[in-house]
Amino acid sequence: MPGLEGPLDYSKEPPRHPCLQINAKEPFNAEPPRSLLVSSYVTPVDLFYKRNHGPIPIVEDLERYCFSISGLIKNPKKLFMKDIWMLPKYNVTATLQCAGNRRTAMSKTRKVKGVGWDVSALGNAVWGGAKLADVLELVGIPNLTSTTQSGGKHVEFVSVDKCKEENGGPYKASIPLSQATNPDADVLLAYEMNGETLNRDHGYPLRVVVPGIIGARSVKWIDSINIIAEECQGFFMQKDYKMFPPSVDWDNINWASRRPQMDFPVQSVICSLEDVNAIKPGKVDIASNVQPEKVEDIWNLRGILNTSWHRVQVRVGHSNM
Ligand SMILES: Nc1nc2c(c(=O)[nH]1)N[C@H]1C(S)=C(S)[C@@H](COP(=O)(O)O)O[C@H]1N2
Ligand SMILES: [Mo]
Repeated sequence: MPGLEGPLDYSKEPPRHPCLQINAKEPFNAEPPRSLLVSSYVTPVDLFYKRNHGPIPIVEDLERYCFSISGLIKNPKKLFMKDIWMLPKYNVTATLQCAGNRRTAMSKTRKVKGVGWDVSALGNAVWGGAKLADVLELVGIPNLTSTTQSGGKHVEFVSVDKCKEENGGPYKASIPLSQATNPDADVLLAYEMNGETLNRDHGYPLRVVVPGIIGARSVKWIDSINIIAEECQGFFMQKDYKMFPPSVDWDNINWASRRPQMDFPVQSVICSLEDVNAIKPGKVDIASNVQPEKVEDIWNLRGILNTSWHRVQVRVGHSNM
């Protein structure tokens, strides 16, 4: 599509915050130090983790930038930014997290493949943009559609970045059409992050944000959207990256991550090992999955979905108060 280009090399990368911990330089993969991540509820854009599989795309002319919606639909269309800006704008506070977050911890059990992330490949942002459900209505797909008349069941997002994993082709991923056309699922075509125009690293001029699922579905730098019959076959749709079960009740889900709170005086509580156990994390998700205790039990070669308890050391001191 005109107006957006995926460069072949890394000579035109954007400037980045010096505090970021760089896990891979080319493609650029970096996360904030954990103290900075937890110091604010909404993660500042320049400290938000950056997860890339190729050089950052370049917008030559925003007015010329457009993307197509085609595939198993009757009336394919080309849309420009002005078409997206015309739709109602929504702000959704949602956490984005890479499936590879805490991969280094998994590597300690046995070596895994992939960029080594510590614990900060996640962030909370206020994403501003149009609902994908509204955009799909522009091409004649009504809300709450799970199959189009021509048999389309999934929505594939295709970018322009040149990725090694795709043999030099673009990054792509898909979500079910039923999720894409459900306004309550809050899937966005976002053009803003924390009230600012999207930063180049985060998908300028337009990216997808799919709340509640691994970051890999939130495709940046949209070049085309295809309505397809089967899940997208790209590298990033491997079966380990699971989707929601179909029975999710989408209403009133809070997509943002909460900060853990410890409102009690730690020194008076932790006296023995049992007490340390008493402040275990043990989160439960909307599908009733419980956080596994040990990383060893969920080890996998790609080192993804390390949802095991994240233990932090608590130092017990004495104050003279
Ligand atoms: N086009 C494109 N979209 C992409 C990626 C990418 O490399 N290229 N990385 C994905 C992955 S794996 C994650 S975790 C998120 C990261 O988004 P962020 O860099 O804005 O934090 O973007 C996703 N979308
Ligand atoms: Mo990711």
